[in-house]
Amino acid sequence: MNPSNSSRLRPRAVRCAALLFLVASIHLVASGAPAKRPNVLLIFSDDLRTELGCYGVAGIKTPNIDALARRSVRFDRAYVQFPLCNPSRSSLLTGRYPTATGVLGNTEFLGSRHPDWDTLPMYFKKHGYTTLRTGKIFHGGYDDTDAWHEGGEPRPNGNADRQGSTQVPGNSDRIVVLEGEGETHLDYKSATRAIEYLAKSRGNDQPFFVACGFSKPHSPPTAPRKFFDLYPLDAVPMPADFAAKPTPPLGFPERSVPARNGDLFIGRDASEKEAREVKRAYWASVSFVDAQVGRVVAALDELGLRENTIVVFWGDHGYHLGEKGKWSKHGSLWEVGLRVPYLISAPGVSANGQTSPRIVECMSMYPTLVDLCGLPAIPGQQGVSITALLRNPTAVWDRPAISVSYQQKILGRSVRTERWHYADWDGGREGAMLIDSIKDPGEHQNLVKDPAHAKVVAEMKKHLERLPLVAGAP
Ligand SMILES: [Ca+2]
Repeated sequence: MNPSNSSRLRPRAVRCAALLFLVASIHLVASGAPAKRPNVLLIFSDDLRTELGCYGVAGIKTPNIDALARRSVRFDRAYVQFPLCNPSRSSLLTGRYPTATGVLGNTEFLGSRHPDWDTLPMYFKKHGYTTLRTGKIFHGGYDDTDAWHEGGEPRPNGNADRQGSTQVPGNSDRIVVLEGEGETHLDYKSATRAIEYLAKSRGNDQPFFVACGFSKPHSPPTAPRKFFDLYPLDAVPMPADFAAKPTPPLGFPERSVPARNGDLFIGRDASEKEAREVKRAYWASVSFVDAQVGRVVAALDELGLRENTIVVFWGDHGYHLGEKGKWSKHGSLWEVGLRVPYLISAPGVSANGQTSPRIVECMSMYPTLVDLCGLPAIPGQQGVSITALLRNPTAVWDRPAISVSYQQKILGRSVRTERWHYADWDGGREGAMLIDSIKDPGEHQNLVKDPAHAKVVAEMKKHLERLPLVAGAP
């Protein structure tokens, strides 16, 4: 284009820009959209099942998370897409099923497989948010370093290759007792850093995206002494189907309960006495996390940020505490392996204090935040926004939750609707199970071979057709 053409076009371009601005301004006024997008505060907890007062567990002390739930919509039946840290978080942070991410274990960084995908914090960074991280958001040692203005973990190979750094997890069933308030522990420090992030973000022109990930109650169970003292040993309940070692219930596939525990009682039987001590330590550890959540949320209030900040609280997968003799999560497609706490408080949108009984997938978090913040939707995600359920927690919602597991190169698949829970391994060649979630919430009776339920089984398998094939598989 020569200069004269350019100068002839410029006034028209200016007119177009002015018109677009006018249209956008009218739209903003008409929709009542705020001038500044809402802030986002994510709080994650590692290996936290729905062992919380707000989820109806009697005896456990979680006053701060319970208070947060009263100011949020509490999703009562929220399911992760994989019962293990890295695959679950990779799914959540991309809004895609684990078979689409291809991340099915703890030893692969998402960014290495999909350097072209924007992870949740990266997308918010690209759209003008100041992104600040503290603690475990991606899997321990892995991080999308480029996605954070501050708090990204350094990587041995630099940032350009998006390889992630590595760290050997130190799992153990020893119990760790801290002194004082636990000030020396990483989780206490993570909360302190989150509070610092909030304080320095107040008054900024840019909205913030603060992600605070606590590493507890992941093994080893860890808490200050004062939280152990909350729980007399005989007050800690044990499940009805407690067993000394992993034990599939009668009539269920062997694969439904992997033979070896991955976190606690690794390679050894659990006595009931020791099991009770470990569960008490888990409860103490949950109360420790609760105290840190309380510190961060109190800072949000004290800084006057609550009214323009979306708060999300989430556990990265479920956890067995002796149910079916299992003391871990990996490989569990059971209710206790997949169901997690999921709270969302969106000022001006969410029906705070209400509970949604609807079935939701946790990979909904990314598209929901995008939706709530008015950012452009992302093509290719399987996760869908649940904003409609934030507005009306009992709205009609017929989308089932799908999850997968992967052990010994066998893919397990789970789907649940409001009534039914179906799972199979290797497409059914390694067994399958069907449970009536209403009549049998503890999951003790396998109906999959009952001819009277053949039609239900067929319907559940039909839902699983929505699951993408494993990325990279032939
Ligand atoms: Ca975890």
